[in-house]
Amino acid sequence: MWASQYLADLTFAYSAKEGRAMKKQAVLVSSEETGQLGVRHLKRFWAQALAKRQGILTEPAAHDWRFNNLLLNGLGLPLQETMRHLMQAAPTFEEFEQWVVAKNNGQIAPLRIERLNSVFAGKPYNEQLAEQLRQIEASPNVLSEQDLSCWQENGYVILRGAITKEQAQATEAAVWEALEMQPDKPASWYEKPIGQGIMMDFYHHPTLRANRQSARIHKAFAQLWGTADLWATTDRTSLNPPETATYCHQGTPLHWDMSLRPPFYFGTQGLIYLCDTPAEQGAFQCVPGFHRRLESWLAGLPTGTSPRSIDLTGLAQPIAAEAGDMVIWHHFLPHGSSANRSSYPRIVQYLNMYPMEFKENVEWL
Ligand SMILES: O=C(O)CCC(=O)C(=O)O
Repeated sequence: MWASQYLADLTFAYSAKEGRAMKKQAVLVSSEETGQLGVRHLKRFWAQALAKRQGILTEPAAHDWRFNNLLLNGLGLPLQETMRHLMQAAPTFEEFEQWVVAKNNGQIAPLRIERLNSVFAGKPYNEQLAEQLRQIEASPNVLSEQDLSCWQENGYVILRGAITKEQAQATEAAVWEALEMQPDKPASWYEKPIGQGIMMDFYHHPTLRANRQSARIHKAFAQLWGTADLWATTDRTSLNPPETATYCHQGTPLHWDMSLRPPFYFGTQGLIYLCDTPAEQGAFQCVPGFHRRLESWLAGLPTGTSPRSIDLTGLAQPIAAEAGDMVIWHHFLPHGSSANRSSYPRIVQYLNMYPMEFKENVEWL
């Protein structure tokens, strides 16, 4: 599911159906209230989630959707895992803060908290943060003119060597370990579920964290967004095993992770290949160039046609690349993983970056 839609749904927006049955009230905790960690908005987020759990619908403030998004990514917290924890464990705020720290391997860099608090308080970054961003802005481009032409024309780009081969290998090894499967024992790939289809809830390994902090990846997104002031998502990993007589591809067919209702806003998505991925090895696929015609295509559909029901598979192309390369795509492109017809799984880490002003249409179509 589209993460922002999920965020709106799981936390604070209320459906018409629920709205009739549930009481709606304001959240009394302000974004300024903090606890042990000193992170603004964290207590409000926790209070909203627990209110939802009790069936109390809270009136979101205009900034809540954006703040929630930044809070989670700024603290390295995946949305689904965090919401699951809040809904299942109903922790006290102190317990929730301890859980947040534990998810960060016992410590959250003070600069991360400083950055979040600056944004939530509407204040400029301190000199150290501002200098970090200036350094990314001033660093040499990592996407060439040719890469940028590919981006303009096709709506995707391959960032070669986004992470080193060694780092890709180490991350791949961490995925195998987490799954308790062996890369050289194909039978082990099918013994138990990977997660949801090919998607794994595997987020907090040091290799995954290091990849999210890659300066090369940051620079690529900075070139595409026109600013280095970006936030990295804490996203999942996936393992797409080869099809067999009894196992069919479990990835999502071509889809969009954004609402298809106007207005449309620019957005990116991305994944890092953790092993070499030839086209037939379950590669990422997309419909190149669709970002340039999405709006006219939608406008030209016969009235009443559901755009998501139209099969565009015939237009899709697999994007092959090597271990450590990253594919970044424009979120207007229909995309998905493909069936793996090789003899080795395709393993990836998803990662995106976006600026604070990022907009999405939360009215899903
Ligand atoms: O795993 C892939 O190749 C595609 C991922 C995807 O569909 C998504 O991130 O929405």
